[in-house]
Amino acid sequence: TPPFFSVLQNRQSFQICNYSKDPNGPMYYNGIYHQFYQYNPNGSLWGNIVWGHSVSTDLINWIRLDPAIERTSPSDINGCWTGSTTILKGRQPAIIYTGADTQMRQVQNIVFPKNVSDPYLREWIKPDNNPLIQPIGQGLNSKQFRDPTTGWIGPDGLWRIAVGAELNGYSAALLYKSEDFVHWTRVDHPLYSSNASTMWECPDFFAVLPGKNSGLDLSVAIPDGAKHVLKMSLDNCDKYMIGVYDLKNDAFVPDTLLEDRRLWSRIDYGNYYASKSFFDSKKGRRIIWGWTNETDSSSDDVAKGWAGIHAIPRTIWLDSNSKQLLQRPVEEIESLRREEVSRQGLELKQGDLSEIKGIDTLQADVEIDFELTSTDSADPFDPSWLLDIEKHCREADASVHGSVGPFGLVVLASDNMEEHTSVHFRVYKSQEKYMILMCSDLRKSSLRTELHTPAYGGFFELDLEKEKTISLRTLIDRSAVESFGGGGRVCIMARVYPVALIDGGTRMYAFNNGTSTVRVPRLKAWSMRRAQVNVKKG
Ligand code: DQQ
Repeated sequence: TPPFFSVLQNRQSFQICNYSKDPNGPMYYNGIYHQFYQYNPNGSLWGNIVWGHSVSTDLINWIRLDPAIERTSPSDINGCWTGSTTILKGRQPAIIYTGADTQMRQVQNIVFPKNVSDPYLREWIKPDNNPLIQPIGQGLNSKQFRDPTTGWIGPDGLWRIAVGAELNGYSAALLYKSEDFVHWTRVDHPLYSSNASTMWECPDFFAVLPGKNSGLDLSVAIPDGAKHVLKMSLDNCDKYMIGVYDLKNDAFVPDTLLEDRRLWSRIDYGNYYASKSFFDSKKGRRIIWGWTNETDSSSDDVAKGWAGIHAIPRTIWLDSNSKQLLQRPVEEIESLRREEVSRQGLELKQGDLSEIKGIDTLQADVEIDFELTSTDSADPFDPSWLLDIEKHCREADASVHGSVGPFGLVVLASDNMEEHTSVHFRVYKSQEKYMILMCSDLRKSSLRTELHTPAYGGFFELDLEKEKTISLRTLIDRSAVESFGGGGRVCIMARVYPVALIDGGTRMYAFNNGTSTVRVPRLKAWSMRRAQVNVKKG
């Protein structure tokens, strides 16, 4: 690998040689975490898709195994696409996934482990009755019918799964029912459908309890007061709705219906797609995993010999007012922390740029709290910004003075600042509440051309009368900058390719460009060790 490409190689994120994308069927089973993924065993561009398979005991260090599902039967000969794992009664795991068949129709297939006493579940068997579900029925587009969810049991004791589909031009999560998880019938109505968009890929359906960061297992009784979340992948991002699962009508009912899908909430406002969650029975939490693709060119991917990583697995839960999901990197990532630097009592006045020294700036974990000294002067919020937050981030750039903000971090900066990525906030006042903008601006991230370098952004509400502090957590992993703002209210995953990585000479700063002073009561940063990710074949 040419030297520049080898420095880009991530050290703590999930990555493998060749091309990988969607996380598939994650599960915790008999003491082992399994991660499957869309994988091209033959090269670093999309194609020949099979299910790659890796295992871990801590979600951070991974052992790579042989692919679990390969293109060996007529019902998946053109690709073993996305799907999910369900742990059936009797603790038998099963995977239902989409196959592209001999006619390129999308069908749903099942596989079971050959030997459940193999701790790694290396081999998976395809029974003869595949495909289990065919794209049959009026209005169903056989080329837009894929990505089955994990199963759950309804009040009638029957299993259910949802499959993403285009139905009569609508986007739908189609609902299927089964007694034995093998014979499926389509329910006459979808779990949920909408005319507001194109087909939803990778639907995910799960239950959450307001204000509780413990997760719920969909296949056991869901407690009163629980809400349900429907996540769908579309428009290059993962969006979600919070609502209730109406058991009588067997349908998902969102709490709020927004016609304009630009306003739908997102799991992540950056480069993050095809996520899938699972209930981790080891720690009683729900974990979500997303794919983040390369934003350099395909010839770069060929030169690197790999493309596509997974963001650090995140714990995901519902805030106490049931308005939005919150996320943070799983606590296991902290096992990679080594040298720590800590600053107290830092005050950032307008124009201040304070260097954070003493850690490896290429591979770091940073936690920083910004305390606002005055919010009265905050600039007014314009709701039209919500329709195109990236445009607003480009205009309200880190160098543009505001009243309260921009303040935040500058990471992966070259000595002369020609290259840098900034992750920052601005505070706006909107009638009775405050709206906080979080941006991850990649426009100056690299001197290289042919890169996709947007200014990502998301907004969250904060009750600044009660909470005067805005937190930021950023994980830097060479070409990955993953940020969690406002206690995980807005998450932004980004990919960057700075030339300054070559000599390792990048710098990191905290800054404020707003007229109002910002205090930093807490700043901690760590260098991170390298994880053992898919280095050897089991
Ligand atoms: N990737 C898979 C599909 C899915 C898409 C194919 C999302 O099953 O819809 O590789 O990235």
